[in-house]
Formats: sequence, C-alpha cells, structure tokens
Amino acid sequence: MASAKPAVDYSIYLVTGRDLLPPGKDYLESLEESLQGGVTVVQIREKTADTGEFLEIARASQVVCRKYNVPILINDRIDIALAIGADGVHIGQSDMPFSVARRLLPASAIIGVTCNTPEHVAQAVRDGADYVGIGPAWTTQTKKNLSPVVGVRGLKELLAPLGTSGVKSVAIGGVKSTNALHCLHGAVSTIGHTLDGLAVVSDIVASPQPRDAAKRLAVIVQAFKSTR
Ligand code: TZP
Ligand code: MG
Repeated sequence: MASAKPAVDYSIYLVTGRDLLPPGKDYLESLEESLQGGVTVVQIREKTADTGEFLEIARASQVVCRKYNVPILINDRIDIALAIGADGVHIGQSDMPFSVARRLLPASAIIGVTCNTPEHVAQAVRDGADYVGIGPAWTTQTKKNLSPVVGVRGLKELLAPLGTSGVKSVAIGGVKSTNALHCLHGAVSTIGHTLDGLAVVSDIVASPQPRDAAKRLAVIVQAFKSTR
C-alpha cells in the first residue's frame, strides 16, 4: 500500500461489473475508456470469480488505473487488497467488521462502507470510515439481495449523520446520467451537506461507449459542484 492516504476524488466512482459488459467488449478496454471519460475512483467488485481470478483481475485493473493516476479499491476482500497493494477496500454491513479491516490494513488504506440506514452512517462515522456508499437510490438489477430502495429523500436522510465529520459520501443504486442531477440536487442535508460523488455500475459498464457514458456523468457532477 502507498504510505500516505491518497486524496480521493469521489466524483465519478466506478464499480466494476464484468457480467454487464456489452457482447464482445473487453473488460480492460472498457475500464480504460471509462477512465479516459473521467472516472475518478474504481472499485473492483467480483462476486463470482474465484480467488485466483479475482487477484488477476485486480492486478490487471490496477495497471490500467495507475496509468490514469486513479485510486483502486477492492470490494469485500481485504486479502486481495493487501496482495496487490490497493489503495483501499469497500466493505458492506455483513463483510469484515470495520475494526478488523482497519487493523489488517495499513494506516494509508482507504476504507469505505455501504450504508443503508442513518444508523449505519452514524456507526461508519464513529468507526472512522473514509467514505460511505449510501443507497440504494433507485432499484437496480445489478445487485442481488438489494436493500430497500431509499430514494433521493432517503439519501438526504442518510447524509444527515455525517454532520461535519468530513466523511465523504457517494450515492449508489440505479444512478445514471439521466437522474444524476436530480440525485445531486435532491440529496442535500439540512445543514447543506452534499454528496461527494456518484457510484455507478451499469450506466458505464453496460455502455458500448464507456468513455462517453463516464464523460456525461463527469460533466454533470462538475457542473453541480461548481454551483456549490
Ligand atoms: N450496491 C448497492 S446498489 C449496487 C451496489 C453494488 C449496484 C449498483 O449498480 P447500478 O448498475 O449502478 O444500478
Ligand atoms: Mg460486500
């Protein structure tokens, strides 16, 4: 792992989903194109790969991400993150407990947590998470066993426990360029706290032109941020 915590731009947070690639589209080619379009952070999410395959995919993805100076996070698997020297991990509510992940990983590692309730967010803040992935904003076919959809109003409620903690946030679940602005404008907490970015799988990965798909999202997030 790198020695200092990398400054992460959460604006366009790509979560990988190889099974959603259009027929004939190469995974690494799609990843690279999405980085060219403006993806700012990548989470490698592999739900069906065995350990060896996950490791290979993570390594190959890291080579591409490094080319664009974009941090790479590993979903669920602390061992894979350690093995490749990833920038960090993303853990869900039923994965490795935060305190254990923190102890296993170097101090420089980013740790993000999936949060579906304000209680989850409050706990992530107490734990010292770097960021929270909040949602699901909308329904999606991409994730099995999806938690109840919170909607944009729910995102706003999930932002509240962040207070002035400085913990960053991204919305996830059905986020697309068509609803991104609504998502960003709708999810503003009562103290004026906004999302730091949008996490997407299918809007980028399922696109035959991931560069354009990422660019569309990047333009929206940048425009929103420039008004705050
Ligand atoms: N966690 C909550 S929803 C989701 C994950 C990993 C999948 C989001 O995928 P999509 O295709 O952007 O709706
Ligand atoms: Mg998980």
